[in-house]
Amino acid sequence: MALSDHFDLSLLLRKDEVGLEWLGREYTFGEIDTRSNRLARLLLQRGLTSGDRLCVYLANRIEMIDLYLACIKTGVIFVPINILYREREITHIIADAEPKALVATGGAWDPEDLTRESEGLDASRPHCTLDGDSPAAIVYTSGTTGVSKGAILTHNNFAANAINIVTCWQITSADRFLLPLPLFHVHALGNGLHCWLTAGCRMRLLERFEHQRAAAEFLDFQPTLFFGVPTIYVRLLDIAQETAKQMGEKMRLFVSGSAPLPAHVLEEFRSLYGHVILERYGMTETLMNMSNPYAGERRAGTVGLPLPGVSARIEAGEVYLKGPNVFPGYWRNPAATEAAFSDGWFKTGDIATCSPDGYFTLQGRRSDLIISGGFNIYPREIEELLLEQPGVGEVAVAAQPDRLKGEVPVAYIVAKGRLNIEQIEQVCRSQLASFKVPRAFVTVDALPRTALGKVQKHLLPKPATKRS
Ligand code: MLC
Ligand code: AMP
Repeated sequence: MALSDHFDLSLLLRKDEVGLEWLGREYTFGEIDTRSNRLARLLLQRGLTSGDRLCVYLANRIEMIDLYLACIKTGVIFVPINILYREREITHIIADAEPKALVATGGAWDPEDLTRESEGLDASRPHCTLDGDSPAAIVYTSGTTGVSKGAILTHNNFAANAINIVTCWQITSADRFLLPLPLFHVHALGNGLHCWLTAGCRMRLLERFEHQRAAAEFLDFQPTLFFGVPTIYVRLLDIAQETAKQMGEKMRLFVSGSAPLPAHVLEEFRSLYGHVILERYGMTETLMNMSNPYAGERRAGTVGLPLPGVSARIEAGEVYLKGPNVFPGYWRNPAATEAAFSDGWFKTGDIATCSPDGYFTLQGRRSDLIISGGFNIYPREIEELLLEQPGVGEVAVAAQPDRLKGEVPVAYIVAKGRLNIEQIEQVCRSQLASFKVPRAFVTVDALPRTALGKVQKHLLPKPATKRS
């Protein structure tokens, strides 16, 4: 079944119910359906056909939802780009995905212009037959080789994921769902948007999470369901006891994922809000894999148990996965796809242990991936940019623990001439997403290396700590 048939449970059967709140306006599921039908017709009119890619470089907004639905209604492959990415990062994705067009605010395909133009078009859904193995999206992950790879996610991947978590977390049309996460990543796209349209609940979409406005948003909307990353939960610990208690009153379920949730945050959150955060584990390539149980024990520091239909095993410390949620491969990259699988099992790169009663605990990564505020950073990408700068001889970028962001990147540089750190930092700011800009630049005489020449990042000196 294609996703649009699946979403008809809400788009058609609940067409008169309010489905979305965006910027203070309410939209029924019927309106969401017709907006995207019209936009689908516009995409076809502008020459896109099934299998073409459409890159979308937008922060959260209703047009992002319209565009996703228009894509799945026409077979066009949706390629979201992190809005924090800068030219260098965007150029790579566009060269790799070869889209027919790029939607960006103020660009040739501006989202508001598209909506305006589509308003005059036929509101009925265009005909399109797709099977479940058709790609619905290509989502770029930070690449271990310095450039990002496009993970192909099929209609079946998204459907399996949504049905699983709607069932496991008992999400129903009675829920009120507050979504602050960016739709350009799978946490909000694969879980948030798909669960919302599967369950047919009311969703208030925020442009982004702003900690100064969080309490007001909760008290006004009175959600029952909330998805966040650990940085958001750390921010929520700053809210006064009485307000936090009120915010927790109508809530049914707080979910955390995308980075480790420190056990003390779970504990402090429980005493402040009266809720035990449910932690789960997912990846761009696999959508959701594991979750703490909704009904059973939510064990701090663990990511719970494999979801129904997901097989997990630990091979030399690493989590291997199989299931209907696992992607078929990387876009136009058979070598990377082959390297990612072993006998049909996806090699996650995550190191874990499993308790006798089946709870998995993630303990680290095979690669030196840094996760900052729930955004992934591969040091290699920053190292390559730094090596292009005058005076930089050798470089290593490593994670430094951070109370709010979990981890932040720090650059260690061996000079081969005169170094202008201010200028280097400026280059990073202009060419990298802000979360990738090293928090500190430390000059060292030499990088600690193994006999084989591999940098031993754990032996790098700790920089003086700065506030986040
Ligand atoms: C942050 N910024 C955004 C943004 N999030 N801009 C637009 N849209 C967003 N969603 C910008 C800010 O404007 C600012 O820009 C800079 O980033 C730093 O923001 P901050 O104010 O310091 O951030 P903070 O209040 O600490 O909160 C950050 C955050 C954000 C937690 C809200 O990091 C976030 O939304 N993270 C979620 C990432 C996510 O969804 N990951 C899922 C990956 S999928 P400037 O220019 O002023 O610096 C995955 C698989 C899975 O991992 O599901 O498990
Ligand atoms: P991404 O490539 O953005 O999809 O990020 C996926 C990675 O995020 C996983 O491989 C994990 O390393 C990490 N991750 C996701 N959820 C959790 C979690 N609950 N705890 C720790 N790490 C997580």
